[in-house]
Amino acid sequence: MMERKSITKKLKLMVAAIEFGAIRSGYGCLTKEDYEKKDISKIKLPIWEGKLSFKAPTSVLFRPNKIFHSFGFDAEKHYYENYYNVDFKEWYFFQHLNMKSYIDKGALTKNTIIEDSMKDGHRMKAVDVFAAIIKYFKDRFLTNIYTEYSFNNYVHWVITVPAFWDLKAKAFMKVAAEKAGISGDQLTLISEPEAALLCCSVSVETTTTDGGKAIAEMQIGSQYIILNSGGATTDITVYEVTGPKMLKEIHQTCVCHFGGNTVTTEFVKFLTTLLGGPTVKEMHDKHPFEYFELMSSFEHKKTFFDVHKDSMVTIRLPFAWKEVFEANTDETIEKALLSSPYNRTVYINRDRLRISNELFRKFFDYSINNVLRVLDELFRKPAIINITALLAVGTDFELSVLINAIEQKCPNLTVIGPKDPDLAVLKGAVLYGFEPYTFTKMVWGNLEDTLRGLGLDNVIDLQDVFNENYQKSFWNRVYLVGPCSVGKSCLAKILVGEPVPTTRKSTDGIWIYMGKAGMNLDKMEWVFFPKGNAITEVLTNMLMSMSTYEEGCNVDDGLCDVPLDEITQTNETVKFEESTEPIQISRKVKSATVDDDVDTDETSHTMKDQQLPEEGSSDIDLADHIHKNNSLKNQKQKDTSQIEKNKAKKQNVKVVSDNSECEWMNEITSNMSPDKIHELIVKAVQEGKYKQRIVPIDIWDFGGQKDYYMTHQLFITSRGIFVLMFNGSIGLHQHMPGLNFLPGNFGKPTVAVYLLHWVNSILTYCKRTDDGFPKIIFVATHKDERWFQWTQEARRKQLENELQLLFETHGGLNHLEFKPLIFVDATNPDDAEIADLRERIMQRATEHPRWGEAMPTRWIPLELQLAQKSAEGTHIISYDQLLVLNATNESMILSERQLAAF
Ligand SMILES: Nc1nc2c(ncn2[C@@H]2O[C@H](COP(=O)(O)OP(=O)(O)OP(=O)(O)O)[C@@H](O)[C@H]2O)c(=O)[nH]1
Ligand SMILES: [Mg+2]
Repeated sequence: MMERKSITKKLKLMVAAIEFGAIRSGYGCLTKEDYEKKDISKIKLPIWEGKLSFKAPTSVLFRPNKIFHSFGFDAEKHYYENYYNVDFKEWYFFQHLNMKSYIDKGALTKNTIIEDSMKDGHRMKAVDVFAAIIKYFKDRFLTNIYTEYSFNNYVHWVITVPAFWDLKAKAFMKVAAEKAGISGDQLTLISEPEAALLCCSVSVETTTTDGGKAIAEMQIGSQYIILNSGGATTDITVYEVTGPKMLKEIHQTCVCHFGGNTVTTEFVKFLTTLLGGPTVKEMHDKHPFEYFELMSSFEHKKTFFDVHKDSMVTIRLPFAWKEVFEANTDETIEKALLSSPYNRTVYINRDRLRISNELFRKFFDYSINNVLRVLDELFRKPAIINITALLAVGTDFELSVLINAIEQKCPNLTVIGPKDPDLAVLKGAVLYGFEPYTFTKMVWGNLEDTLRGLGLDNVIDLQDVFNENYQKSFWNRVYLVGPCSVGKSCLAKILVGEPVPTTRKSTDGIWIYMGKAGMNLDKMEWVFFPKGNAITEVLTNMLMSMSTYEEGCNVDDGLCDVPLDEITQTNETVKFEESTEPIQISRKVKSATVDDDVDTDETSHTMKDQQLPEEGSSDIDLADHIHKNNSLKNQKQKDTSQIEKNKAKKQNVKVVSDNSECEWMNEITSNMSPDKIHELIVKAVQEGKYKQRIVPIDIWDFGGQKDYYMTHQLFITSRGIFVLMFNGSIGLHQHMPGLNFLPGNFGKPTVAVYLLHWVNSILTYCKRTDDGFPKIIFVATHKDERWFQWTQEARRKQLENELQLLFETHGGLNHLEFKPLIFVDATNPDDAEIADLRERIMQRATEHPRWGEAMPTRWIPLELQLAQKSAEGTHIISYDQLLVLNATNESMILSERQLAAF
């Protein structure tokens, strides 16, 4: 959905704009008369007293009782100069206002409280802090500059906001302005890159770095990358000129945390290496004035640093630094310098710290390298690949260093730098007050913001992730396995919060319960979804996974900067509308359509059961096994690409499946196209589902009868937790005539034989890890049997000992959990040990090595198809049908190995 956002304003006699930066802010104004002369050099920008600067630090000081005291240089000066003689305990001092973290949390509202910069953090409402600053600008403007316009009505105000500000944050700014006496109809907000582009589009001053053409005449169809290097962040946005005074954002802003403050951070690191951590800390904590003096001197040099000069950079080093250093080390700085790594690049003479240009340039490396990396990533995107012009503006450090690096890295890119890059945003904002410009951009309701919360830039990225990327998988699968009639189905019902069946019905194949239970990660609680919607669950899991996918990555990377715990602070609860029936997978259906080599294979395969595979054996064997068992013999296709191979497989499956089955498959898969799935995902994003902290748990209830054992092997994967159940009221070695002989086992069937068989099967078909995964949790049932002769505790001990004897020499002992043994009445939902089991399952799930693992998003279609089936009611799926389902996914087809792992 594309929506046009047109902003037209009534012309005013005067426009005043405020550029509200995290680190530095300023304001400027232009009369209508001057605007009509098309002379933007007439924009008036006040010079901040004695500083030769058009901007002031975004620092504000409040007296006790939150009464405004001063702003900018005045605020910093008053605070630091009086630090030793005024008690600031009751004051509020905000030095710089970086609100990014609040916006990421979706927490910037009129009630947001922020902490000031003092050591013990005083708290104020953010809106009051912002309102005080806006009011200060407004009063200063009205009294000092244009008293004749003091009739506020003639002035239209424009305030800039960072590109990453969401709608909530913009509403917040409007409230702050209103509090400062600027009413809604007098105010327009503009995002920084839009303002910068506007400035450059009309500014005759704008020239390229090679002294060439201006972009004042922007051709329709031309596209520009706008790089706005600020104090806290560097934002990169891409626009296309779509008509006269019409711009379209074609790539949403990448917000990178590599602004000018990272250069300062590098300088502090340098000081720490040079003078030692204790000295720097002591200066910061006990001598803030001298600390601030040094930093201010550095900031000044940073702003005017010229990469091409060969000389040294001189910074004033207040004497207190030397004194503290000498007190801490019993050495003079000058002497210590001789043995430091900076021996030849740094000189200290009295209160002069001199740093070689080359070393000073290195302070910019971190910021520049990261910006180059982000640009590099951007240029890989199809929409950007052909763009040849980059417009660089900046509000913090001298852009020449960055521009120089970009030009070297991208020689084909024309880098355009306006004359005063520091003022482009502010001037553009002033012009915007007059210009009836139209910005066209993608508007997806809140989708835009939520996508950013997922670390994505736009919907195209979402599609990219969906097609090629990986998601962090938190899917939690519990396999209930064991001999027949031990209570697996009863326990499954209890685990998903359904009534226990009163009549016995042996499970035919495998029953999968999806979207019925989950775990609340915050409370580590097992939750039921009485009206489950498995489709929603699949999507939720995917979105949640995406929102946490980069959790561990560098937080400085603006493309992936939203940790899970920051974006998921919500009380939203899961809403489900449809009821979900379990899916049933049955081998019986298959037997009608598949050739007869199953038994042969089954026997040969289960012969393996008596010995454990080599450590590290994986699901690959299973894939081969599936291949054989399902007659997918398309040898000719072997050398073709994977997709062709799978297409061939699809045809093969069609041959072995009967027509009605194919029709049925078509029916259920026809509306699960990538587009449809994409649409569902977009819907789920819009509904904020990814914010849920509930991980779905699906329960796979395996039929215990021998006929299904072949099927089971196909569905066992290391992706789950195994609950191995047996009837605890029966002796482990007692002959059980009711149990079938197991293939490959020639002794009489006993519980012990079955337990061994399951342990071996699981460990054969799952990839094993050193820390004992897959875990197999033993659960004994029937603790309530009336004829029970033992006390429960004695019986538990006895079973534990027997299990110990049975498995003590087994190679997979570290996978088995039977001490303490969970002993339950599988028909009693209130059994406390079933609650223990739930807890154990949740615990193991989070410890599982595959918890949070990167899974290809290619899984999603298949999971959705299963989920869709589940939502439609009970169906029976054979393995062939699963293959057909998968084969219909065309572009997202899974390889056999992937399918096996699924
Ligand atoms: N008294 C008692 N009866 C149980 C217990 N667990 C299961 N049952 C009964 O045993 C019978 C079989 O239970 P199911 O849950 O169907 O067993 P299952 O393991 O799913 O069996 P298959 O599907 O054939 O593999 C049912 O009649 C249950 O009521 C238990 O702990 N105590
Ligand atoms: Mg059952």
